[in-house]
Amino acid sequence: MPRRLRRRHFVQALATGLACTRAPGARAAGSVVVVEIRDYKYIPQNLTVKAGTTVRWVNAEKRTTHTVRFDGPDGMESERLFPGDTFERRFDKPARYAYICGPHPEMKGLIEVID
Ligand SMILES: [Cu+2]
Repeated sequence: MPRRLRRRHFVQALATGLACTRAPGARAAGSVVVVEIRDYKYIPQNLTVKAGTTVRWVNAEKRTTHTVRFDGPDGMESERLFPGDTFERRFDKPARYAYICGPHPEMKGLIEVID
């Protein structure tokens, strides 16, 4: 590849990368906090975050699948998370969000969102 073309390719790749990291809303509103799922537990089980925070659940099991299920008016459930899979939800409204695992309802967690 001619040197000039190669350079342009590199600059384009760089610009694309920057565009991705600055996508609207990607980071603007707050940080990401991780909850690990391991040994049939959400770790930490209870988590307090500021409004605008995104919580990312990571399935750190060796072979067990789990979900993250919120009941009630804002209810929703993640896809079934295989080991290594992640699920994210952003919390904008201060409240207490209790959740369980669909397949293992004895697994419980709580996200408390504060101002
Ligand atoms: Cu589970």
